[in-house]
Amino acid sequence: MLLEEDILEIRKKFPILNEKVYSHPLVYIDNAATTQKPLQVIKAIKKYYYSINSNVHRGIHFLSQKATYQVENVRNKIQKFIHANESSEIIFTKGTTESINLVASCISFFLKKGDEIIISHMEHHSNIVPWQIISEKIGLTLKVISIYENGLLNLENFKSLISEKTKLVSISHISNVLGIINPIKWIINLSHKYGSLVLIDGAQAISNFDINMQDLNVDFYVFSAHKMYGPTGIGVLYGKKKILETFPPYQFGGEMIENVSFKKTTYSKLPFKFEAGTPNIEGIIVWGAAIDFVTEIGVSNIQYYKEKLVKYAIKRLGSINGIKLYGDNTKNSGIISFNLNSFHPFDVGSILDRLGIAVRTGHLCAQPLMNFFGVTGMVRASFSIYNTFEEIDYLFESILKTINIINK
Ligand code: C6P
Repeated sequence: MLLEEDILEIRKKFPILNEKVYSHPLVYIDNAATTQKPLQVIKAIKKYYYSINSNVHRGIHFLSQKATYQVENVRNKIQKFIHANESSEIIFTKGTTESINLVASCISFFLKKGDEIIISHMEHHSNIVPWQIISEKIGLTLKVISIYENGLLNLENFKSLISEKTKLVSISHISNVLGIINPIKWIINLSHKYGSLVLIDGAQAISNFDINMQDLNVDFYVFSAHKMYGPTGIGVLYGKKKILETFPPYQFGGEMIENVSFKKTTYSKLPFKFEAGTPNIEGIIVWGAAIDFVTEIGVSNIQYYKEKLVKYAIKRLGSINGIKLYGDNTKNSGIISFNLNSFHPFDVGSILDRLGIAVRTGHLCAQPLMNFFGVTGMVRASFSIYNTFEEIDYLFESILKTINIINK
């Protein structure tokens, strides 16, 4: 368990937190969009360009070997981090979005008209649009699990949607709007009973839980480095080897080939079959430093602390006259979305920004969920390991100030 002094020590590792915004100390609570980076990550970027930069998997020279070793070392680190069976099941992508697109593109070769895919009403656009596109192309039926008024998944509805026709169920582990943690293990088990594959969008969960591929027995799990204190532009598709091996390559070019001739080209084995072109070498290597950071603190410590923070935030913000907090807040992972009276979320976000508080406003890349709640946007506060209870008090006071300013 982390004590207050531990959090203060952790904060010291994030130089950006010393920034002033409009002469106020920065209160960064937009962590669901991207987390800030600790010193060891920032230093790893510098180290990469000082002593490692080189292309990978293709050079006989010292630097190329060094870069290749470090890239593969991070692949192994991620394998251990999520308890995957083999490092070849870890495919580097640009991020969660590309990982989902990869699966959508590859699985479309095996699907036929009338097959069904199930998603939920709370999904991020990245876990809606790729399935819509392939559904339109092939004539699949895209079914959507409904949610209750409190945002929780309607599991009875899921039971009524799933059948032998279902080929894939694709669900977020944690909602990026409501912070709700979905019962993914139950969903995976039921889906498998019907012979369906399952993809879990772990974008918001990756630094919260000990994610265990063996325990979950999930077919695909996708996530991005930048939501776990690592760099942007790099992420992972975890896929079970026996499934990935049946998939055709996603993109074509260097790295993913075994042998090229004008007559016929053969492809590399996993994971390289899905990694065409020069990868984001810097991103991968630097991600390694972020994983070390998370591991040193302990994912369960991070989650426990975030849950405490958000519980406090819900209590304080919930007492404000005219605030509407969305979603079930009995077990929240660290994300709360709200609206104030009938104020436009951009107005609220802009005033909070002037007070030094970084929140996200708008549709939060989840327009169907906004429609469900009958709004065009929300204000979202999302917490991380370096946030403090004092910052939540400041958010509370700043919201009161915002109401006064707009009401004037
Ligand atoms: N959500 C947010 O502010 P990328 O952009 O590919 O790293 O992740 C996409 C993505 C997919 N699924 C979920 C549940 C997500 O939260 C995100 C990213 C950010 O909510 C940026 S839009």
